Amino acid sequence: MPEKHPSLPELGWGHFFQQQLSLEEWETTTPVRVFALNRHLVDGVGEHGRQQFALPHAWLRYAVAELPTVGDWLLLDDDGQPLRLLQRSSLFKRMASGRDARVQLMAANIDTLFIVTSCNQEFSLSRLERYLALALDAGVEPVIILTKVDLIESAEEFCAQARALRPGLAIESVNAKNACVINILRPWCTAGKTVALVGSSGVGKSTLVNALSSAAVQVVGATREKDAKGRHTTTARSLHLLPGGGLLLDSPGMRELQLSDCEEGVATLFEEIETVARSCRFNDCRHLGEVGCAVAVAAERDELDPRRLANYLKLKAEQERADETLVEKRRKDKSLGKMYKRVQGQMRQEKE
Ligand SMILES: Nc1nc2c(ncn2[C@@H]2O[C@H](COP(=O)(O)OP(=O)(O)OP(=O)(O)O)[C@@H](O)[C@H]2O)c(=O)[nH]1
Ligand SMILES: [Mg+2]
Ligand SMILES: [Zn+2]
Repeated sequence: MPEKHPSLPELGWGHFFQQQLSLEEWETTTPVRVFALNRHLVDGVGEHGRQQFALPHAWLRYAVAELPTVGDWLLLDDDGQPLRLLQRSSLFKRMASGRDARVQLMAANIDTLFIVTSCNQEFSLSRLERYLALALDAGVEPVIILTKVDLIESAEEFCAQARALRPGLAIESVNAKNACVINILRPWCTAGKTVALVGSSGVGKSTLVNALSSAAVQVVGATREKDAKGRHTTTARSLHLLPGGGLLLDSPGMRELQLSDCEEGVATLFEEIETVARSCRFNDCRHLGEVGCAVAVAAERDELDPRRLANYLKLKAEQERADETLVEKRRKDKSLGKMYKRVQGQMRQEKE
């Protein structure tokens, strides 16, 4: 029996993408969704099923944000060659780890972000706040998924702490190994909707993908006994079509999510601090001991949660550093470009 291919709407296609195509493009091109990416090799899925293709050479000179990432939609020509990348409905990016100041794309066209954390030493409110800022900045609904509830007596304490992070925040506690987990997560995993899983290594992201797929599509790895840390089992991002509808994006566990430009996300998440900050004497107040700092006064009066304030200041400082390093990098790239041109010019002169 021939394999039944998913329809475009089942793959997440909708009006937002459709309206970006001209009539001619609609007749002559094929949209495919990026399911996985290995350097410049793309694993895409469209109405005709799975297909692999390489990115055109010329694209390799594009800026990072213009290159496809997992979840993106590409238009292919008759020969299965990519013509262009469609505008995204949402985009997650971060600063790449390492000393090189580089923005890295994590996922595109995501409807819901499952922030996965487990009911053990891995649980950290400040870490959750990083992911929440990422989701809010991208305009994507965050859901906190607390895993490994089967290993403790009650998850209530963890839930209560997470609940205090943001009013109305959706929180679910699950045993990721239990197939029934689909009943709990179904509201977000519906036909055509894409959910991305993020969180530290070992929290159970791939276990969830397997439970929701009713199959061992992803490899899972044991965590260390002493500190519940995972072993970075998943090494690449990949999209999975669920049998009951919906798409799940699995990703490698992160040591720490370094935010890139996420100012709005941070401002939305820490609204209570931003509100106080509006009364600081100087509007560029950094709340680090300046005169007339309303945040310092509120902290002094115990009106702000000290942990939240510390994390807010840390994330703000991180953003500033990211901005500076990116500006610096652009400046360096520019002067490097100029130098290459000068050297090439000299070489041409010498030849002539
Ligand atoms: N008891 C129990 N074990 C779980 C649960 N979720 C995950 N595990 C176990 O935790 C370990 C790590 O699970 P993975 O799914 O590989 O974790 P991951 O988040 O994908 O980790 P990386 O791929 O390294 O980022 C495995 O041994 C799972 O069986 C849960 O809810 N309950
Ligand atoms: Mg994994
Ligand atoms: Zn201030």
